[in-house]
Amino acid sequence: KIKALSAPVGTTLDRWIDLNQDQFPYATGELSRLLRDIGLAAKILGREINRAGLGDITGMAGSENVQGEDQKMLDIVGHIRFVRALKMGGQVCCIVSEEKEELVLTGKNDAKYVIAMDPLDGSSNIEVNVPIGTVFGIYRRKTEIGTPPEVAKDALQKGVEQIAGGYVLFGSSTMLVYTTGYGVNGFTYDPSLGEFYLSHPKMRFPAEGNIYSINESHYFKYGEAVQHYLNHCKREGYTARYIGSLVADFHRSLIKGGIYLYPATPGVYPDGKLRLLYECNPLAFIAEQAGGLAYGNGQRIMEIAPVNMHQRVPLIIGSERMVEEAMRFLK
Ligand code: P6P
Repeated sequence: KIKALSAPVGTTLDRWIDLNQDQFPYATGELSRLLRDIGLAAKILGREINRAGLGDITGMAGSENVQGEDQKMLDIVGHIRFVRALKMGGQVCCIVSEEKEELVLTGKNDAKYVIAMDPLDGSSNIEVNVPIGTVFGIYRRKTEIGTPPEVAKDALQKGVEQIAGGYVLFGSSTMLVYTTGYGVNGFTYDPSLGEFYLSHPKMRFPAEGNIYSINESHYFKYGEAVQHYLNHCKREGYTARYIGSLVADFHRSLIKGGIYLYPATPGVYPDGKLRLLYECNPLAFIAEQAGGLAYGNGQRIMEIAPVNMHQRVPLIIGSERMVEEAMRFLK
């Protein structure tokens, strides 16, 4: 495997993609263009998110904004922005989106790639100004180039088939973090220049780090194994942090070291809450590339064979030490 070229901090995303162009054996520039399309959509969506509090987009769908347009929830805006950028970019034949029950066909049947995405996860956090995020996984299509894509073959692929996985975190700063299988790199957006700059090269989970992140309000609903693990965390004196926004909770785990769990929660989310294709698989790819682990239902998340596009799975993800320790309780 070609090692990711190291580039100086401050390299722009565009330059970085060019530098690492030859990593993509399968692509003749298409994946590079697709990554650029994602960067563009992130910039556009970030601008709308940062203005959301100004009343032109927040609020429930159905009301009118100052332009007299139908007001939309930001997650629908996120879906529209990403689908538009991806259709314009022409690199994907179809899109699995959290916002659409059906597979979104782009009409570009000669495109090589499939993208599974949650355009704006945690959008309920917008009104309380908590960070939110976009999550995406990119796959090669399995059906013939030139034919219409098919859900079973193109959308329902295991996480191990991903050729890229990433997220955009709209937080105190906007960051794009992604992997193409050669390590994880983080780019921070400078809105005054409209550029993403390499700020976090070769991201790895710190070996030490003891932050556990779970919604403990469900404690009495969890199975005994989860309860025993949580009691262990308290006895060990671990730190508890839970933002309630997946990308923010994951990003903190990656930077500070830690574990995020959304287990099967009987009576609430019996199969877990998070979606396999466009939340768990992309983050699992990043976690493993950063020296961490990601499990669900006792197996490696990326080995789970999807049965439907929006299926939920339990998620235990984070640093190797903490996930292995948790799996001793939760196997
Ligand atoms: P709970 C947000 O709605 C979300 O999908 C993730 O971003 C977040 O991690 C999770 O749900 C929070 O769920 O049940 O703890 O509110």
